[in-house]
Amino acid sequence: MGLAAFGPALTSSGVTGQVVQALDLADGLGPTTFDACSPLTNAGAVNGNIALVDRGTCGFPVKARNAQDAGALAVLVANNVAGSPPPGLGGIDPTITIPTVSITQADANTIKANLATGVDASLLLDLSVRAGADPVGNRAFLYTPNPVAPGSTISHWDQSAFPNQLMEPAINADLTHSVQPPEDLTLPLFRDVGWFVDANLNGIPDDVELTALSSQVWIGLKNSDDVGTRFDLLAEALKNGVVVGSGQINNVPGGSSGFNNAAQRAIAMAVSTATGLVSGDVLGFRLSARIGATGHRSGTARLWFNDAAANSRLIATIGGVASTFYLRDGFVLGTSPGTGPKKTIDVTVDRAKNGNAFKAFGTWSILNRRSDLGISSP
Ligand SMILES: [Ca+2]
Ligand SMILES: [Ca+2]
Ligand SMILES: [Ca+2]
Repeated sequence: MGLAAFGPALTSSGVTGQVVQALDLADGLGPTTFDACSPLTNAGAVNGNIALVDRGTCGFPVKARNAQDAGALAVLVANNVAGSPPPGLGGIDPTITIPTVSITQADANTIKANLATGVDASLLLDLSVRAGADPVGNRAFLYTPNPVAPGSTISHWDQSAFPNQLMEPAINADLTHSVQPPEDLTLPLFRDVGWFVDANLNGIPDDVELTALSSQVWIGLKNSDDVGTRFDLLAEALKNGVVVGSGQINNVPGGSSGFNNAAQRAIAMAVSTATGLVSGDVLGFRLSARIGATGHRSGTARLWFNDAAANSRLIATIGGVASTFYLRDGFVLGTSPGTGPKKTIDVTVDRAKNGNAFKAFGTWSILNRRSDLGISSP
């Protein structure tokens, strides 16, 4: 359908009625009896129904006004040339109070062929379908006029899109300077066809790029007998199980047993591999310990997590947005602290065993489901 610049807009409740061919005189105002350029001669039939009129000779508001004067609920303007989409209806008449739309010549011919048996129509705004998108997949329609318009066909959005889009066939007065939703689809379209912003020229789209890491972890001891034990702590960030950043602090005191004697340790981390995190990727955090250079030879380190006090966490900046991911029970990272009770994991390490290799408390993970990591696209 083509919409009219005059008269009321269609509503979601709409107008329903029987379609009736409007008839007028074949006269100097309009040469056919279907053009509604003169007052209608079948007002009795049109009254309370939807008037069907032909395009041509006089302005669209004239036709609408004559139909309105005959008591029509709404007006269908049949295009007088083949092709789609049917035209928008220009013109001004503030006295028109019924909706008017245009339809293709083909649709009009179908309706006309069935008028004898009765055609009921509803003109309404379907709020369940986005303007310019297909009702099933909610995908924007491309511009596919009939006949083909070289230079415009396929390379534009369909003009039924609303709000009007920059890449519609014609420039509309309501365009803004924004090229992002909700005003415009240009930026998502460029993303869809493979373009992205990459100001640091590393091949990773900046809006999903991991650019900074840090962590804060609560470390204590399992047993007070181990007081005097020091640990090296290794924090690693992983994407889909592969380390993409890390940081280490050395020879930090283990405190003592009980959460009151644990200490929050800040571990600065650096991104080691240029990394983007998109929907479906898994962000992981692994914390490991070994015996520090001084102090006891062995001891059991205790990691505290899973509540607002024992809020061990990873901070990751993705797409320019810093987000905090809390270590929670079940080895999941959450965007809020765990609700308790406090959880602990112990790791026993010994400077004289296994070359004092780092031993992991565990790996905590979160699946990026589009918005979990503060990422808006893709
Ligand atoms: Ca006429
Ligand atoms: Ca439009
Ligand atoms: Ca980049």
